[in-house]
Amino acid sequence: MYRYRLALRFAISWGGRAHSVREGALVRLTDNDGREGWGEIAPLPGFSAESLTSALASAKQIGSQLNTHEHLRGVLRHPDLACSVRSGLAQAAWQLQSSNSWSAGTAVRLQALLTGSHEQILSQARQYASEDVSVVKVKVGQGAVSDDIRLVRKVSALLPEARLRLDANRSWQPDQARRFIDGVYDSNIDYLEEPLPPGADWRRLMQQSPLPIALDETLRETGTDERVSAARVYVIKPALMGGLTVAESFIRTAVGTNKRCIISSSWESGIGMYTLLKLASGLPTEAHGLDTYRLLAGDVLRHKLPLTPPETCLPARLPSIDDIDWQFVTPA
Ligand code: OSB
Ligand code: MG
Repeated sequence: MYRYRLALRFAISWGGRAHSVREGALVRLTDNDGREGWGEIAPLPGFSAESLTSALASAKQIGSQLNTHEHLRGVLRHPDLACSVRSGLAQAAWQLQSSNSWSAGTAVRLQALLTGSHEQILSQARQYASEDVSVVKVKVGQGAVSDDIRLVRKVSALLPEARLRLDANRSWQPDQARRFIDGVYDSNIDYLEEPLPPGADWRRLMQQSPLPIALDETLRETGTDERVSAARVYVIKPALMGGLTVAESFIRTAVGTNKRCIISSSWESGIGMYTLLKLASGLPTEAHGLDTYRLLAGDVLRHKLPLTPPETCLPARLPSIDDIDWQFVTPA
């Protein structure tokens, strides 16, 4: 087990608080044939139920008893395991067994995240207009609805060929969401993500919205089946869902019922990005939301992955201990 600590390029808000560093843990599994597999265990403050301290303690306890693949498979099925721990251990187990089946070079389309003040967002939009970036994501819902409408219309005018994804992170009441949709629906919008808080009356909005509604947080809650089946787009965050296999089965069901699936990061380091890249490479028609990685100032990998929108490809091989940058990683 290892711990990492990475600075963000600038302070960024998520889960209701500003953050300037990302902390997490890495797990390395080895076997008798000298193979290794890496996983990331990094609860996201504001989104995860567990803390890094408790996740690390639980992973260490499991690690101290681990011996066979069968044993690990049993551990991963345990219902009380925290999502981040399940996710990290499953990732390491997958890598341990997959060095020969990694599809190096497969293309992955990437969305660009526009962040900061409205001025900064517009300046990034101007820059992307000259770089062929065709899918961008903008956070809305933090200020007045009229300001959001103005911002989105300006971004849309700067990027007329792009598709805009708008994430409100559950900030609006239904009447605010309706006003927003009325103000932007005739622009080049790909979808509107999580407009409403948990208790709100979602039916009319989701059934009548001219914009497709995407769900993210709601997918990870219980008792939301009806709302989840009414949504047309799913934003999949494997680390918060419980990892690769949970995400894979979710995607299979979704794609089988004609839903779109977008793979999305939750501030993983380079190690965690391998799971996201693998899942994203299986959904080649979509641009995926992995842009949080670019906003980390450093990385646990000595050579930062080239995840620059509009497109990247799977790295030549899975990571090994020689790839780790010990400047930011310490044994735990
Ligand atoms: O609300 O989608 C979110 C990152 C961490 C936690 C929550 C969210 C996000 C993102 C992912 O916005 C970034 C992206 O999709 O590019
Ligand atoms: Mg979201």
